[in-house]
Amino acid sequence: MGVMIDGIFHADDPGPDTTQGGAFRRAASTIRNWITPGGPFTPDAGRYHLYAAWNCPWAHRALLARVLLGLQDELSVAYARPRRTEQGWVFDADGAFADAELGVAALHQVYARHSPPYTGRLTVPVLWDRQTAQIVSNESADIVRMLGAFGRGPALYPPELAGEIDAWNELIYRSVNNGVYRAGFARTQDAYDAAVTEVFAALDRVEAQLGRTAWLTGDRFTEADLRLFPTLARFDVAYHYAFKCNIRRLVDYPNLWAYARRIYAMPGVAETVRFEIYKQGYFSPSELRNPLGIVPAGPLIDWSL
Ligand SMILES: N[C@@H](CCC(=O)N[C@@H](CS)C(=O)NCC(=O)O)C(=O)O
Repeated sequence: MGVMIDGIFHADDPGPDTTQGGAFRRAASTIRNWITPGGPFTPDAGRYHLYAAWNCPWAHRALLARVLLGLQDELSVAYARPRRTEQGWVFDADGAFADAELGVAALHQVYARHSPPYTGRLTVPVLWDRQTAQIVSNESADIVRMLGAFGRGPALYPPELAGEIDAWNELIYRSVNNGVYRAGFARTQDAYDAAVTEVFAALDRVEAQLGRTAWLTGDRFTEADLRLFPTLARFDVAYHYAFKCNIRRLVDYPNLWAYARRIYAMPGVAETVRFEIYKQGYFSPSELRNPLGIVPAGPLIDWSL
């Protein structure tokens, strides 16, 4: 899928080894500027553009923050094609997978414009600043948090809940959001066993919590719920089969399943979800996981309340 070294794209370079003892390790994001009033990146309407992919759960966080904070008119988005190529994430010249901002054919062309010259993986989401022609951030957790600086919509990270949100975020990132990847990309039975056990232990904990409270931290929806949702939306159509996270399905958890559908019914959320694209993406041809790239027909799930 390629990497960038000192601003130059290398299509044939698989990048640093992300496995250790058969266990998958996610590389850290490296461009982490911040939007703040009075800072070099100010929260001005129309200043920023988001590079996303419908199937990427990290990009999904940013798409959710955008709709839940009511920033659709202020933050434009370009969606990459669901399947990466040897050029990494790519765009069409026009249509639903085109980039109306810079008109790039591949995401690496956006990273190539960044200064200082970028070295690292070429990931979505990317928050692009049209004023300075720079990348503000390629870290989804930061993008979600800094979109709050626009002062629109409900606070997703209220200070009085910060401690609780942080604790849920930590568990959910490690054991759920990234846990499914550690199960799916494991290269040994032991690494898979450990990861899949952790995924379901965490989901069991969330299920118990949702028996007590409507949302993870109590009676209001927060960033912790936002960050759990992308994994839930992909769980039964993708992770259950493609990543072998099949001890239980989402629909087998009464509280979690009702909660996931409640989030799906929130204004704007359904428009951030593309189940068919999740299947295309997660069932892309992969020598290790799905050599022929055949996309399964099911499951057919009714997400309505
Ligand atoms: N830490 C990043 C991770 C983003 C990420 O890993 N995105 C994946 C797609 S789901 C990607 O673009 N991978 C391309 C690559 O690693 O070459 C974030 O949360 O923003």
